[in-house]
Amino acid sequence: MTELPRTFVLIKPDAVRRGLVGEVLSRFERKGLTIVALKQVQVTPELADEHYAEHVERDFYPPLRTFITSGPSVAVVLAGDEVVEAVRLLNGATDGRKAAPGTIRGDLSLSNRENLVHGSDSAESAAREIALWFPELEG
Ligand code: RTP
Ligand code: MG
Repeated sequence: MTELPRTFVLIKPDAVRRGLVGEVLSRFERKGLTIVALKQVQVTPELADEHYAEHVERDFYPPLRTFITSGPSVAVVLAGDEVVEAVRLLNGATDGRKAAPGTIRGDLSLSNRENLVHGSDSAESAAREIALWFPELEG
């Protein structure tokens, strides 16, 4: 039997500060996704730069780095059928002000930066990010 695909989720510092970790995890669990790994992480500037390698030269990156290192986050690996796409749909559009109601960002965020949750954008990104955040996980 082939293993279910996996994705990487980061529950960002705004969600931890607002007491929304359970709410966010609950939405993934109720969808039918499986938690493979989970840990609280204080993101360092170096880890932020590696995670957001595609954005480090962008104007919006310095404040994003300040935000993502501003307090503890919760790093999660989820598994399930079409999990990369499923998580992106549940998260909603990047900007919480424009994200559709029913999505995590659409229901709970009014910000383009403090948007509660990250989800890998492809299977390739998921593999890279899981290796970066969970080097202790095998394959
Ligand atoms: P994420 O990576 O956090 O899941 O979000 P995403 O795929 O929906 O958005 P992405 O384009 O990867 O951007 C990563 C994070 O950078 C911040 N951002 N700010 N123009 C801006 O000011 C801007 N664009 C992106 C957001 O916090 C976004 O989550
Ligand atoms: Mg992204």
